[in-house]
Amino acid sequence: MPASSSNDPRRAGAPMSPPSDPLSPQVSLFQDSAATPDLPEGFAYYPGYFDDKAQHMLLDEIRQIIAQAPLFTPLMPKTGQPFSVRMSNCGPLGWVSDRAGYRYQPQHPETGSPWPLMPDPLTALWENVSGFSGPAEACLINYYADGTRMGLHQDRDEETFDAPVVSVSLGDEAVFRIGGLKRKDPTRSMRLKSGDVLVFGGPARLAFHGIDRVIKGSSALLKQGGRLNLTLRRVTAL
Ligand SMILES: O=C(O)CCC(=O)C(=O)O
Repeated sequence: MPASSSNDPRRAGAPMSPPSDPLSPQVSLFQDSAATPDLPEGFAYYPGYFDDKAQHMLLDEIRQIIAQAPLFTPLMPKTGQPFSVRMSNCGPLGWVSDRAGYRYQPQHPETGSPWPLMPDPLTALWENVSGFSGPAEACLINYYADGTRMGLHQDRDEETFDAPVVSVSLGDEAVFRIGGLKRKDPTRSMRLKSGDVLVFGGPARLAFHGIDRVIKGSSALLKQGGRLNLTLRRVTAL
């Protein structure tokens, strides 16, 4: 687990920038921090980590990945109800969900092909901000069309929680909600903009989080509109 203490600059509320990465300006965390409950320790926010040029380069990589591994609609376990968000993956493993349950697997659920390789900007991001000694094994790509959302949940399908989850936003802004380790813990929300990066590490690794809504037309990055979110995960123990 990455070291996390009250002096850790990745701690919620502290100014932070990724080690050895000049792309990230230091910007204060939340506008209304006095009025909302504390964020879990180990949660870090890097606003504008990817500048405009870097976002376009990353988007080109994601387009190529989606051309090889098309977005699919996951289904809720047991009920088979479709998610509103469509998904793909890159890296050795990918997260999928269907009637049989949530899991990681090395192949696309519809094409049966291995997931495309993790692109260099994501490998570099992981190395810069994760504080973890091994590589990320999965990058889940979520595409939010207008009107889609993701309910409050924990990321807990990995064999290990020693590594953080690292998340990148591209495209339209999203209202992101984060709470504590219990579903009923108080939550707070923040706007995630294109290029922003979040890290859920240490005690925040299992924090409940979700996307309340996407703000239509708030970014020109994606021609078709909507939002992409990329979450990098370590799945197996080192
Ligand atoms: O879209 C986001 O920012 C959050 C995505 C997420 O929570 C997940 O993929 O588990």
